[in-house]
Amino acid sequence: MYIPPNHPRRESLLLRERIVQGYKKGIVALEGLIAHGRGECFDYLLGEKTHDFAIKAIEAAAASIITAKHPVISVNGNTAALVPREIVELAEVSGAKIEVNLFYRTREREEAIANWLKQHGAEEILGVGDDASATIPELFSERRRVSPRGILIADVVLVPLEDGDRTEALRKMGKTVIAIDLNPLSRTARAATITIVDNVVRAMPLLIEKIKFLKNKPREELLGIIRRYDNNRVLQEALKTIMTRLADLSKSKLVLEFK
Ligand code: PTJ
Repeated sequence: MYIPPNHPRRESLLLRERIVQGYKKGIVALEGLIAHGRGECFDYLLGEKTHDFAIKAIEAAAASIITAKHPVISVNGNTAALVPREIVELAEVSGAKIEVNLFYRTREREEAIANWLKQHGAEEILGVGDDASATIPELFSERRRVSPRGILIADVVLVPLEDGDRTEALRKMGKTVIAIDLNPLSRTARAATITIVDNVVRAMPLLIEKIKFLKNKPREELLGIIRRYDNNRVLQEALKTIMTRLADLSKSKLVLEFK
């Protein structure tokens, strides 16, 4: 679809287009279009920018991924459609494994996502077909099926755009869960160890840069970043930011004038 270069909502429309194309390629679930819309709404409330609370979470996430023994990036349809290059680069800079893990699981979509990531330079993709032979206990959605070489043995799992159940199940298994979710009230956001309340398209490049920056720092310094991190405070700050923005806007002139 043609989007004029001067359209005031161009960036947002381009992202929508990536999701729609992802759906047409068999990567994104139909329900993924709805999930994207919910994300757009929260992004609007956040002013469509990365805030300090997200930067703090990105720093703690980078430190956790660098110090992990078995970090895994869990990929679903929306994430694959929006940030395929960044998923591959993140895996390269951090040594994390990439695993496809779908809520609306079909063999066709698993394979479409794996092929799409390979087109963007990925070498190994876990969780496709018979590779997802292990099971996460107490989880009844299709997300319970995981790779024994990936999420099952991971100590740190990055879960962009997740549904809440699996985050809780992974936490109960003792794993560090890093969520990227624009909704600070979602169960995922509240159950994760570290929640990056930001758009995945802004957060992923920042996470890659932060990992490059922190990679060679002493381990004790990285563990200090993780120890000092407070996810509850980060979620509270995200909510306060939304409230303050809305309070300020409610006092300002909202109508557009045309002369
Ligand atoms: O590909 P599948 O089958 O694994 O399905 C993926 C979706 C996303 C459809 C599935 O996990 C789902 O239904 O998720 P939910 O429960 O709708 O949650 C998605 C969360 O992601 C919501 O809290 C949205 O606000 C948030 N979100 C949507 N778009 C973005 C986002 N967060 C960050 N960046 C976005 N671009």
